[in-house]
Amino acid sequence: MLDSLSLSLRNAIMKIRGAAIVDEKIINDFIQDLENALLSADVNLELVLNVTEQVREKALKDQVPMGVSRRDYTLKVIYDELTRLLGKRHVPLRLNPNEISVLMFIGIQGSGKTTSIGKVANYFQKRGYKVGVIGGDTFRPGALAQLQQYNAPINVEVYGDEKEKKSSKVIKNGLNYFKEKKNVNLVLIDTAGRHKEEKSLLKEMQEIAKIAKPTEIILVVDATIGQQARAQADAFNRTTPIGSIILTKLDGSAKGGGAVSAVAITGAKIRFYGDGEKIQDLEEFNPTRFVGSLLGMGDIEGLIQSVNEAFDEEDTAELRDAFKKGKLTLRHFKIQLESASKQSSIGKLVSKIPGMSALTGKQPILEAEGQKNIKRFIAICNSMTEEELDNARVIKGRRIQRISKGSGTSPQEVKLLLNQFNQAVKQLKMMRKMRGRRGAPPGGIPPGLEGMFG
Ligand SMILES: Nc1nc2c(ncn2[C@@H]2O[C@H](COP(=O)(O)OP(=O)(O)OP(=O)(O)O)[C@@H](O)[C@H]2O)c(=O)[nH]1
Ligand SMILES: [Mg+2]
Repeated sequence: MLDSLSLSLRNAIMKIRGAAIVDEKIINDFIQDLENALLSADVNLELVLNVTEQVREKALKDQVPMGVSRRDYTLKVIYDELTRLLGKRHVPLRLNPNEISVLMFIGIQGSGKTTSIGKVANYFQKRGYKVGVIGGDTFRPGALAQLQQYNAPINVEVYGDEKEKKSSKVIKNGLNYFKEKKNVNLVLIDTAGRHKEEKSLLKEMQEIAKIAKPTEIILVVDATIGQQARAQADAFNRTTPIGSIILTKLDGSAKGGGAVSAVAITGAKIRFYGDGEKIQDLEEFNPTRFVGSLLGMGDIEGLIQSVNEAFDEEDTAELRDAFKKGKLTLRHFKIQLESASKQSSIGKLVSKIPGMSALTGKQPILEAEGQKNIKRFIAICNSMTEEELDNARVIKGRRIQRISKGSGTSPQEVKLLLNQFNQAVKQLKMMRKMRGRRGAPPGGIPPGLEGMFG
């Protein structure tokens, strides 16, 4: 996958790994290599400059946490910035196996729709789905035969009608056919790729979508077009709220990096990528894993984790300090929420800090609901000004309105957060008083923040 980009990035990184000390010269050399590598992969110039600037800034100027080398920190920065370039989000396709899901594939001529359908059928069949395919391409002679041939080895049934020239009819009949054969819970629809540009393609897509009522529409984009993929992804992303993207031909394409970054910048979801002509050549797109394999750093995850933990340690120290002084601000509160969300177990962090379990509830809360609440609370904190984070008392009336708007939450939720925070402050005061009296940490304080986490 992206062989030439991968090779040049790996070579550049080797220099950092092999250097006796990581100084300004090494980093500048690396940045030069990085720029060349990304530009040769057809990544947009502006994006390249943005990435290299960030790497330069952070690698040279950031304060590195204790116990972490500048080298490891630099590698983490590179990794983070490339991940940001190639798409932050990993959005797996979640289908309800108890319903019939319909995925409709569209894309311009030769982009890889028909091939991708076979790959996706294979992918979901392996995960226990019963898949049916509809040959909705009535335009190109031989399209149905190609679809059948590709799906035959995996025993996925293909519905088609060579005599029917109206694709809408074939799709309608195909859906009925599979719906009556009750055991199918995933239907994939192939469409014609007679379009050479996105405008007419999107128009036809809307017409077919009316009939097929798809769960999701998947735009298939040929990655060999490099950064030109942006126009397609952008138009599609704007008009199709239920859309996602498959990038094909990432194997051996010199411009693949340009295509991935161009799609990522539009905010469109890349679900899968194709990296070969065979039916198995489909991968779920996960930016972190993608960058990891691009850089060929099998040990990168361990490295990132230890750098992150060093940061956590610093955060923890700050919290401990706040506790000692009895001065808890929303800023500390936010650090705590972030740690809880990062570690997916509040218990892990809580166990490090005396008295903190009283704030988060005694039980580590792992449920998805709790995590969602934490994310919302973090969003609320992120919409606060520096002043507000340092002094929660100023947050009233109009400010609550503004914060809830900015964070996409309700004023009630903002108030809930403030309530929980105030309770935590009260408890902290009480704890300090008791500790002062008895000289020992108190036990059995009612958990104040239990309600926060779901
Ligand atoms: N190397 C490589 N080739 C691919 C990949 N995906 C598709 N192809 C090839 O691209 C060509 C076009 O693929 P199709 O699946 O027929 O494309 P399509 O969008 O259905 O084409 P039309 O129906 O004509 O619009 C075929 O030769 C495929 O083998 C991929 O991930 N890697
Ligand atoms: Mg086709």
